[in-house]
Amino acid sequence: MNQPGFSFEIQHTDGQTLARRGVFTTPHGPVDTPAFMPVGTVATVKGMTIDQLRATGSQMILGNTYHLALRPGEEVIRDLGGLHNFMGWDGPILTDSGGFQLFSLARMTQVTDQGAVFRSHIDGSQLELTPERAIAIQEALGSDVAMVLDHVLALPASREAMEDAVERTRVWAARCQEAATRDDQAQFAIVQGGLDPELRSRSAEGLKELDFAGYAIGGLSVGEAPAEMYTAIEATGPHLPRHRPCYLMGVGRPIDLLEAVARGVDLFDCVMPTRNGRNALAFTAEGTLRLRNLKFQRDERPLEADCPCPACRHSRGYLRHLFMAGEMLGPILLTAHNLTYYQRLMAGARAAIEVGNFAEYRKAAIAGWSEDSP
Ligand code: PRF
Ligand code: ZN
Repeated sequence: MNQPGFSFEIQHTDGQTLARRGVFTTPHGPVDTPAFMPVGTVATVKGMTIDQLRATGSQMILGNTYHLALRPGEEVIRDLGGLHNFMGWDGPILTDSGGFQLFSLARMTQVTDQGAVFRSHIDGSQLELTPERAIAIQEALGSDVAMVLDHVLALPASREAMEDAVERTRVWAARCQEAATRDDQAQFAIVQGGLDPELRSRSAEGLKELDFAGYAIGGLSVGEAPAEMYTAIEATGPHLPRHRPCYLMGVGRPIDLLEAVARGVDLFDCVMPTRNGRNALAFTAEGTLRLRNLKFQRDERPLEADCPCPACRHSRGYLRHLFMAGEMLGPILLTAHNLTYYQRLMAGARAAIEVGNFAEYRKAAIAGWSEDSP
């Protein structure tokens, strides 16, 4: 599917790995890939003003259908000019469909071929999410990229349950495509299939036939070992169209991003930099720092000497003090730092791919992470 206002151009490929450097263009502007999307679940990246968010180097952000449909309701957002206008972010936005939130947050009472019936995590009311409804909500929000509704299973699941979920995810993806009425919104399909390479390839091949603007790898980072996740990515990639962006959902640690980029992934989202930042965990080129640790009390150094973020104008000792005193500036500064760290990691990956030495970049970055890992 080629829609006006959308394109994906691959500018460089890496000689030794499957990494590629590209530009994904949307009606709200371009995204340099590989890219990391901060999570703005309820129309805010927690603690960040729009100017602060932009200053981290973020180009595209993620919002959540499930949360926004419950509160304030997609019609309120539509009446206030759509999600971009509502939250004041004029760059690209991708919205997740709710498939994963049903699995992780809501008490899912029942999944049928029709859709999912569930109880709200806010007030317990019973609601139904169908593929058609997931798209209607995302069209009301007006995101640039809408994710199809998928069926995510908790692992381990029986082979039969996995096969059903893969087939249901394919049928639901086709229904989402049928339900689309806006040509300024692209849809990405989501590959499921757990850790089974045969189911992963079946899921990817079935979705590829439908010709989506992009493809996501879902159902990973749900408790499996990192090596199992990398193997599942390797099993999926060869069955996806290489000229479309590939998005690994809900991943992950810095090392996971680099390992996935090496396997051909272009887009990521994860709560890790923001959620950990609110909880006093800083990401740095030397590893993670637990800022509440007494060893930082008189530490005069910034988190990273070469980081341009507002946290790095202060000492580690000051940042620790903010957390110990329960001051709101602590979470704000550390969120800004962690997002800046993730964006610089991706910018470095893009630069390395451009000159054909991504493999060395990955190796050097991993070797640098000597301290605690998250
Ligand atoms: N499906 C959807 N959203 C997601 C996932 C998924 O499988 C994941 C898996 N890590 C994160 N977010 N729709
Ligand atoms: Zn910083």
